[in-house]
Amino acid sequence: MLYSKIADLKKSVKVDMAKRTKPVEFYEFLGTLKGRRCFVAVLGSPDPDGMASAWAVSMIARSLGIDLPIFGFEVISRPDNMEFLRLLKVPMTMVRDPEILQGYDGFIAVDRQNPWLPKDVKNPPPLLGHIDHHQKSPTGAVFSDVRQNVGSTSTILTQYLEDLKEHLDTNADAFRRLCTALMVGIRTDTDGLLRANSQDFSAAAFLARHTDTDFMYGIMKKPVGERFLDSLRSVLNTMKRTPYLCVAYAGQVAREARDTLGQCTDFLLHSEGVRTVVVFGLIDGDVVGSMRTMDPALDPYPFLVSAFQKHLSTELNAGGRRFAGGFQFEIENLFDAPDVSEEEIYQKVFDILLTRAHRRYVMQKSRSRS
Ligand SMILES: [Mn+2]
Repeated sequence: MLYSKIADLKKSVKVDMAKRTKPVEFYEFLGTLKGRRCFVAVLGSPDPDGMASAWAVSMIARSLGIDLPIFGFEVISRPDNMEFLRLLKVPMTMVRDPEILQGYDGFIAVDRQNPWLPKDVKNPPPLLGHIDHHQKSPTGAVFSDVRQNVGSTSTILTQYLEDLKEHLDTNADAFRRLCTALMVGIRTDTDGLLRANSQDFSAAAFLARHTDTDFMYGIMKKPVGERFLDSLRSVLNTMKRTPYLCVAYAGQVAREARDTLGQCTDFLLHSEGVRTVVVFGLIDGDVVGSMRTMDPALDPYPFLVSAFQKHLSTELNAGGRRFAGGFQFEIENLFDAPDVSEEEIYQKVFDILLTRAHRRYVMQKSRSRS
């Protein structure tokens, strides 16, 4: 009896080992970058999960003697994310002139469903690696680890750190700051661990040994900024609540205040009776939106694509993971007429979203009846 139990245990350990070859595969992949000029890209508005993950990639590469700079492409506007960057001294360089990317042989993208460099980068280097927890899409990357069954990309990178720790200086101050960053990444992407699963908790347990709690507190409890309050004012004035969707317009939002859309979405999700929220605004001629849901049966990415795509003349730029999604398109792709008022724009977006959500609601009702 006991013997068979031990045999079973050994078997399960073996299976476990086989499952966890990804970090080793990643380490070997990084080794092939030696002698080439590459970088890690934080695409979209840099958030803790993206920045922490990129930093982890860069630090693992450093242990192989490979220099992988971290490049960010959009300005950070959330006060807590700025505090994150400043307190933890994240070694990220903001790319203001895309010319500096000339001469690079390739890049690794983290925490991003559409892992492509911004359009103004001429002759973009190829995508070599892709690590993410959004919906999987074909990218052609040499190394790819994209899993929707974890709450954050930081979870995946923490698994790598744990497996590769013998190669890293875990006593260094930078390692401690990195672990704190990853912990914030896991927490912000799992609604403060409320949506964390066992993999996220295991990762957090490893990080806890190396985390600086004072820093964590300073970042997570940072008060919201004036810009958030500006967007929120418009959101509260325009919001429409139906039993199936709450949608609101945040007004004309400055590019540097883009993150306030996500903050407003989070805020509304905590109001009574609301399960799914979309908040959008106008940023330099684009409609940009953020979606959150508490409904585990609602997959944000297909929802957004099926809502918008048929109304647009070009492909919708959207992405999604469990419980969250985002989208962006140019106003002129939605309207034939050149002169449309701000009100016409947001009313049409309201209509599109509410119609789609209503159709889903009706379908669900009829399914539960049958
Ligand atoms: Mn993420």
